[in-house]
Amino acid sequence: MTYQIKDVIRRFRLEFETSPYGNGHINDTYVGNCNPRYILQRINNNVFKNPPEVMENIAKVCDYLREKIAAEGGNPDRETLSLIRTDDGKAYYQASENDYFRVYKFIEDSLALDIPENPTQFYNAACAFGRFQRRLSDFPASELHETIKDFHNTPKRFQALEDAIAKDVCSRAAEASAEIEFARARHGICSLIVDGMSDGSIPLRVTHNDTKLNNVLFDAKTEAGLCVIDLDTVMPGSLLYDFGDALRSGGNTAAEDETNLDLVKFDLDMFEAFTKGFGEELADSFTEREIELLPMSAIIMTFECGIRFLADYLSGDTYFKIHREKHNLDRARNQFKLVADMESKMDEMNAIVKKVLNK
Ligand code: ADP
Ligand code: GN1
Ligand code: MG
Repeated sequence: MTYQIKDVIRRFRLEFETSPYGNGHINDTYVGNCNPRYILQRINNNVFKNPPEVMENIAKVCDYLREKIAAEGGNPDRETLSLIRTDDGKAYYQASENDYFRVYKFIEDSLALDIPENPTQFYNAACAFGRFQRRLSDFPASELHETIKDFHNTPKRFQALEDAIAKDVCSRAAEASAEIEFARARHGICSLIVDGMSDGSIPLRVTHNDTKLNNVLFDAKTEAGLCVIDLDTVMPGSLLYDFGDALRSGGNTAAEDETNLDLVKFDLDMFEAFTKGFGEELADSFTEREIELLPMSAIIMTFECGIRFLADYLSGDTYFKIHREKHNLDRARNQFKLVADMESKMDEMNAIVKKVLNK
């Protein structure tokens, strides 16, 4: 490291001690121990190849949201992220070739959850993610950089898994043969969303693309969904990415890396709660094909995340942060168990969509 953290912080005209913070898999997140508090993040530039473009997107989206929130009578300081600029007016500071930092105001009196404690909380998260997408519905999508190419292109994710199996750089494929077989048996579902986007039945929208539960902050007192965070992947995409990925995370009765797979089940009450909240914000704009694929999107996004974890395990854990040996394999097994349980509950999911959306 060719720089001192305190010098980085000074470039934002601040001074504080830091402690590691949060449960994100991608960036290095620290809280500034001061009053008011701040979040300092080192952007993962192995994942995000062009941090200045990521920050251009985030700055534009935050400015846009601030105006929308104010116009709706909300509080922009709590309902969207506030970037602190550097002493030369930038949204980030580059400390060395591979070290890019940013600072946000810490959103106080808020909660981040890894698993919802009850359907009401998850309904509140759905309203927040739905509202986020609604507020960005007239954002000029062409102004956004694609921060990770083909991020939710499931067929390409499948091909990346096949490539990792073929290379098998760590000789781990034999150990994961059951998971590889599980993935290959589901190759057919990969193209459902991208096909709909190509034929126009699924519109391109500005989407968040990483709607896991701990990417929304709740108001600590009311538990209302307060602020959608982790804006690195805001890009043009499908509404089904955000819907499906949220169910992948909040619909799981266990943590994403739980190794006792008997505890991993898909919770239909959570599915109903999320469909209701997301629908209240966005149903007016749902297309027929989007509605039809809501249940399937939960399966596709869970499957996609599972194959990403598996490919990362086979490639030597170069993408997701891991905290123990075989962590990515455990995560993949967990996601595949959830896929299997979702598959057995398709009829119930379809009935819930009909009931909740009246369609
Ligand atoms: P990653 O991309 O690694 O997931 P996130 O941007 O999601 O990083 O941040 C990690 C965690 O830090 C979040 O889940 C949340 O708990 C916390 N966090 C991030 N930004 C803020 C903020 N402005 N105020 C309060 N907590 C935050
Ligand atoms: C990562 O950044 P974080 O931890 O909120 C990942 C998501 C995965 C998720 C799985 C940029 O999300 O795509 O679904 O882990 N983010 C990126 O937990 O790859
Ligand atoms: Mg996150």
